[in-house]
Amino acid sequence: QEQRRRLLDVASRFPLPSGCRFSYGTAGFRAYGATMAPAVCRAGILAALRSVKLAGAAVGIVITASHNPVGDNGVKIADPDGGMMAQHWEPFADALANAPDPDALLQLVLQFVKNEGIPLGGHHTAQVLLGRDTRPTGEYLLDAALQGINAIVGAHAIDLGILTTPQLHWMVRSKNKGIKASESDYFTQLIDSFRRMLELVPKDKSGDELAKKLIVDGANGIGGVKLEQIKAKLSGIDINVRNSGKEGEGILNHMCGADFVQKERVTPHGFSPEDVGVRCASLDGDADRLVYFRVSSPSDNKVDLVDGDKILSLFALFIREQLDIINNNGSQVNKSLSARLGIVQTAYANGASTQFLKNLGLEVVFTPTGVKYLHKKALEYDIGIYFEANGHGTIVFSEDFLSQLESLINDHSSEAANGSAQYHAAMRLMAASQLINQAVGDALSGSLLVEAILQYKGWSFQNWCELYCDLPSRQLKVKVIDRSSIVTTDAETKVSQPSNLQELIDKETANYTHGRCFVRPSGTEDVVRVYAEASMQVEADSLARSVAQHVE
Ligand code: 16G
Ligand code: ZN
Repeated sequence: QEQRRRLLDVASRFPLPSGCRFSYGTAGFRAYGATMAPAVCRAGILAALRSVKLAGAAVGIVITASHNPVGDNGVKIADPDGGMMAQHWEPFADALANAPDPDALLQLVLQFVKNEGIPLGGHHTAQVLLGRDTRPTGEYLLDAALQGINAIVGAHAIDLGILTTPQLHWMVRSKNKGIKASESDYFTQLIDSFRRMLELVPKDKSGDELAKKLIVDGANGIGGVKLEQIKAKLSGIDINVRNSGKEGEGILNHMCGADFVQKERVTPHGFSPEDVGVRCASLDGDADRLVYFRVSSPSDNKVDLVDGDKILSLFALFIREQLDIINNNGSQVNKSLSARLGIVQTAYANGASTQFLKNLGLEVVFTPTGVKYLHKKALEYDIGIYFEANGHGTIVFSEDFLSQLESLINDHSSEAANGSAQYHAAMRLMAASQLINQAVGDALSGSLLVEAILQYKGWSFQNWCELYCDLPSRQLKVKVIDRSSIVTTDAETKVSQPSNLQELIDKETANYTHGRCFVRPSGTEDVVRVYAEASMQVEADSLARSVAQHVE
């Protein structure tokens, strides 16, 4: 009774404006911030139900619209393992967000609770951790989420304040593993494991001053703020934050940030010709995307871009090298490690990166766009590395692999053995597994891993760039009446409907050397996206244009 009353109450406090339609989409609900309160409140209800269903395990809510304009906002839910909410709850999320009135909402919840066997009304507990980015509507929406959570009897909300998206995912994961889960624990883990990585850099590789210098474009978001807080404690690297989110420095994601740099390929606001040659990293507004770049010349604003694919390639190379050292090096203990290493990409990965990874003999697999698909696939391996070209990605390690690694390290604990290359490689993998955020892609931990690997290899930005040469590509968006009329298959690389479209795409593609092209409906915008790749820029452009005409 109490439960019913609370749900009716909260639903009447946040009526759905008519004509409003929310869809959970690729990464939660997103819209103009001021219109989001009903959806965010309902996401609060949803998160609390999810926690009840999972025996009171902590669930997370992040209030952010990532790389989108400052006026937008959004909400997404993190599952107890720190990953995205299980996909089979998404249809319920949609229905709940769009329930037209309090009665409809109540009926939906009661029906769902019954179908899913959620012990609502028993002596259950639920806890929901909340984080938000720096957007002006964040606090208002936080309140809506709290009201939604509190509408579920027994639910307990913990507001963690302003955080990066990956911090919140990390905290949810840590909390449920029973390990320390505060922000300072997160920082300590980053700082300590980064220090350990640098201690394991071979002495002959320690580079010059430029090798230690990094400029970070914080997109005027939360990532820069957090980095400022810890950079003094990161020894062995000299970090300078621009677009740090300080008053007056600029607008969130406006002319800056990972999305801007990756799409426009020009220097973000706040960078100048004086920065030519220095290694730069760019985060997005909630710091779950990372790309690198270098200002190419003093005379124009172009950049040399290192995107998610090349970060992935660097990580893959490093992991593979350590595994090889462990398994091929003769040593006193000479125990080998069996590890299935898998690389996960999407159709947007530059063809040259896929070729590079395959040439290393690695297993490369594809999933549809969206972190939830890549992450899930990566978990199938002992070590799974995934990245989207736009800079979302991380590395995940299986429990089994980590315990093998630990026992290998223990076997080497004797004085004589712990100078061995095998021991060092195992220690590097262990440190990397602690530095990288295994809950979700994290620009802060990701950039520290990049920095540590570059120092380990004694590599400059140029060496990294030259791993392979990107094939020229072009992306276009096409406005159509109904984007859902396009249905894709094979990880979005092929169109299955309308039935003749794939044949037309194949025909166009055959006209180009190294031609590759696919189309897919966007999960976040009302458009169909076209991607084309070929050996020359003009060819990629023209392939994209001609395929776009078939889509229109
Ligand atoms: C979301 C996804 C991102 C994906 C993008 C594609 C998450 C956290 N974010 O931002 O991974 O690349 O959507 O957008 O999953 P699109 O469907 O409009 O092309
Ligand atoms: Zn983001």
